[in-house]
Amino acid sequence: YTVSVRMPKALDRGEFFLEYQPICSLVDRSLTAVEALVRWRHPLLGVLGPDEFVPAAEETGLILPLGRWILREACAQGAAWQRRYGSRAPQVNVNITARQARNKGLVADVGRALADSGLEPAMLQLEITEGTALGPHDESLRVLDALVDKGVTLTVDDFGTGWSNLAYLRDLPLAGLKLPSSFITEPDPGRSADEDVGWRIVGGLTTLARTLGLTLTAEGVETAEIADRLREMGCDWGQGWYFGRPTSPRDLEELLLRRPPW
Ligand code: G
Ligand code: G
Ligand code: MN
Ligand code: NA
Repeated sequence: YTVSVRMPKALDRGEFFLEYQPICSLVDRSLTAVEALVRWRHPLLGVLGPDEFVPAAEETGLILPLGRWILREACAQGAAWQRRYGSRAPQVNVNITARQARNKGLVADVGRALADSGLEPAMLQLEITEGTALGPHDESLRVLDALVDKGVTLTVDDFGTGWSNLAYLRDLPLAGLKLPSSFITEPDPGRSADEDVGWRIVGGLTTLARTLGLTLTAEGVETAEIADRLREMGCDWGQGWYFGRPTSPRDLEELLLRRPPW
């Protein structure tokens, strides 16, 4: 009885839920955004992470209704934070798969999620994974353009891990880039950033982002040392265990009232 067979029923039964991981300014460590991350409370298997069911949902097409639910849920939560915390409320990042990005209905889905929740469009940021969604698909370029016309922002997730045809940096109206945690390693106290190839790549990407006027977010910020090194290099925002694990909306609200590290 496979995971994918049960999935449509799971959506009807409300078995999916979202957690939110903090994204913080590396300069003043304030909470600037949260990434919505979907989970499935499976009645037999316990809580499943997205790696265990998003690929199947993408394959079967269930990602379209599931993605619609994720958008509505994340926008409703973001709007509630906006009403409660005003300018301190974080921007909400939602992951979009390749199949969603090729689907013209996404534009209407996003419009409806924004209108029904009352979330300001600029507070919604869509994360598009490089190499999947950003292939040579005219269709997705048109969809993503139409979304930016609505006022939402776009960021490239896992930047540098696809088969980087960097033409999309020119063709898409992007707001930001996210570096995957695989690029980020604990700084070696005996070696400067200049002596470490991994960190030199991060430095180069920092320059690229700045040149293009894009906000750069590093994932995998596990320690204060990593956060400090990234800030010195000019990276804007960080996400990772140092700032906080993916967590429930209620626990995230406690973070909204305080300053990291928590
Ligand atoms: O939460 P976790 O770190 O296990 O997430 C793993 C990956 O699953 C993320 O990098 C992200 O790309 C993907 N993912 C998480 N939540 C969602 C979601 O709501 N929609 C889509 N399409 N992908 C998600
Ligand atoms: O969208 P994306 O696939 O990038 O989602 C972020 C993923 O990275 C999630 O699966 C999350 O659990 C994971 N992650 C978040 N913070 C850290 C961290 O500090 N270190 C590592 N290794 N992984 C992290
Ligand atoms: Mn992401
Ligand atoms: Na990522």
